[in-house]
Amino acid sequence: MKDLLLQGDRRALAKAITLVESQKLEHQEQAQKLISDILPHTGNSFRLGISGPPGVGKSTFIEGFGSYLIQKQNKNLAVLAVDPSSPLSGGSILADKTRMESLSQSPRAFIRPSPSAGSLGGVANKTREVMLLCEAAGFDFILIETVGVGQSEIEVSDMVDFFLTLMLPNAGDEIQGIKKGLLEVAHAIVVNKWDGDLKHKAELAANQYKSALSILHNENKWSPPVHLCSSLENIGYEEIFASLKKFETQAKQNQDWHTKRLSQNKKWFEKLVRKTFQSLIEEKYKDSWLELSKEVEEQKISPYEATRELFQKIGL
Ligand SMILES: Nc1nc2c(ncn2[C@@H]2O[C@H](COP(=O)(O)OP(=O)(O)OP(=O)(O)O)[C@@H](O)[C@H]2O)c(=O)[nH]1
Ligand SMILES: [Mg+2]
Repeated sequence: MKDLLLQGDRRALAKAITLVESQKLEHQEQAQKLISDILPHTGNSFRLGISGPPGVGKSTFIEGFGSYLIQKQNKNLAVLAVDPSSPLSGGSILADKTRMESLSQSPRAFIRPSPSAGSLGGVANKTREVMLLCEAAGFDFILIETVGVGQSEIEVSDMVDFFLTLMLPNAGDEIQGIKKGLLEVAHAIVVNKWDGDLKHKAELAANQYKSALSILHNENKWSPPVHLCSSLENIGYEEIFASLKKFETQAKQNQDWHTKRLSQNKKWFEKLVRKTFQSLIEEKYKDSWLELSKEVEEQKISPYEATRELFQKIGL
């Protein structure tokens, strides 16, 4: 499988992804070996996270900007999703495949439908591994879509080089509220729907974001630009791409690119240890785990006592 994968064989890639996402123990062992084998062949792509509130146009943007990358910049790309369930459409990237019509027909794009919507913490958490498989298969641009409504943007920003936040043409109170987290991790803001009746509003919003960002990011080396774009009319992609290139050049010059990836590796390891440890407890010490959880729930013992008891049982 490894050789075919490295040659860019689509079926081998799809199979490898299924293996990596499998919950079966024997598959997980094979998957881990595969990941270790392909690791030396990874790291050559531009990893781009794309987030934004529900309905902002993420899928439409990926279709348009993705096609631009293929046609005008001669790239090939993989599209992945974290937290595919969306409060608006209730759909997933699977349904998006119809929205990403030209991308899904392009031989130079690989769209990975997420296995099951709403399985945060479960299957969807293999995005990093899937990204590495896509890199090994030769894709030079990886686009990771996530709905910006929770922790998912933090998870994604921990695995990408550049985090792009799409915003609606009505900034206003959004800046004060829940979207602030999104602004803080963003390397660029793109106000989408810069067309028709919304054109003027989009420009006003862009100006508001510019002043908001100048407060948030005054000490950073990279000051996130604010762009305008219409994913319906395919306008604004050149400026966005220019920002990606500028960021890459700058980050590679001052070593930030490499340093960030190293620290992301470390975070990946730490997260893996925590996850493995937790599933070890939940599986191998299931009875004690359940019993103690219940006692804590019924306020028979404190969470501290329960933790101590559990660790004593494990022998730690
Ligand atoms: N006017 C205008 N409408 C757009 C633009 N981009 C997307 N839309 C519309 O906005 C709606 C939502 O677009 P999607 O691409 O599904 O948005 P999304 O962010 O992927 O939505 P979720 O996946 O549900 O979070 C659709 O009706 C699109 O046609 C744009 O640039 N201009
Ligand atoms: Mg979408």
